Amino acid sequence: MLGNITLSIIKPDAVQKGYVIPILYKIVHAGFHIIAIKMIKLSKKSATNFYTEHKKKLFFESLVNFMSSGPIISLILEKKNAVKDFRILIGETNPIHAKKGTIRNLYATSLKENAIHGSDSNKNAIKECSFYFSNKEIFFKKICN
Ligand code: YYY
Ligand code: MG
Repeated sequence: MLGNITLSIIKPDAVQKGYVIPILYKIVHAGFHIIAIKMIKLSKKSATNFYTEHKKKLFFESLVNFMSSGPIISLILEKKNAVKDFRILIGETNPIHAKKGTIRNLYATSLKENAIHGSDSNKNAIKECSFYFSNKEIFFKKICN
């Protein structure tokens, strides 16, 4: 399991603009399996807890306000080298620097409203997956087949 799952969030901007289906299509087309999915709205407290590593950054308050501003889609994705490959698929944090064809290049509008989240390490992937999902809500491929 370790190394083969990552946590993604389709952020409030992309949900509000109707980009959920095109983004999910790109994710699945790139070979990721959706093994958990839910639509929720984070409270400010939950957004604060999820992004706690950025607590001391200048952008923290605006990040928390944005992430709790509307519904999001949380996903667990399974694929070999999921964390690394998914970061490539979504592109750089700032969409100005995101490579052509990446999800942030296609759907993000600014550094803050950058459409999608992807875990940055295997350790964080595990932590972030359990932030959103209980074991009963995760359906590993070998269980689905
Ligand atoms: O992992 P990633 O989402 O690509 O970037 P992080 O450095 O972890 O920052 C989390 C989140 O914070 C980012 O997706 C947008 C926002 N943010 C911001 O609003 N302003 C910054 N200067 C840096 C990041
Ligand atoms: Mg990050």
